Amino acid sequence: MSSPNERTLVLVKPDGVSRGLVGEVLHRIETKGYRLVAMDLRVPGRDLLAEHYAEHHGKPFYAGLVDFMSSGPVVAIVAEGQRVVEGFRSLAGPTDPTVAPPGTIRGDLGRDWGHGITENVVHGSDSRESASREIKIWFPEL
Ligand code: D4T
Repeated sequence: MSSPNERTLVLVKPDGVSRGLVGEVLHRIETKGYRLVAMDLRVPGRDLLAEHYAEHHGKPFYAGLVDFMSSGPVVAIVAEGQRVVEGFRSLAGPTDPTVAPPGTIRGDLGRDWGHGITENVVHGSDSRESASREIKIWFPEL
């Protein structure tokens, strides 16, 4: 179901921030027509990341994922608009940047850097329920 104030959580991950891609990601969100509701640059702590990635606890890539995500600043963004959860997932493209199609954020801006972890520039909530849970974690004041 869509609603006028549907929101999603976008993260520009440490690879995206260190490579100077924050403006490009914001540009794609804004030119698609979504509204920016909140934005914050911070180095996320391991506790926050454990909550954010609760569904991945115990998976083989979990420790590397948390190491990577806490390795430098990320930009957390809340974007709003009809069907924005689905819309941003479409802008981002599939998880693996090597095979993400050109035209998507991950396809255009990401690649495998040989670090043994998936550095794919952005995160986007995968459902309205995840978005609501994740926005409370990153922006409890909203
Ligand atoms: P996020 O959550 O970052 O938007 O990514 P996706 O929704 O596209 O992918 P995901 O939840 O399955 O994975 C979360 C995060 O873990 C990294 N990852 C994932 C990894 O390093 N190795 C893996 O094998 C998988 C599946 C990449 C994204």
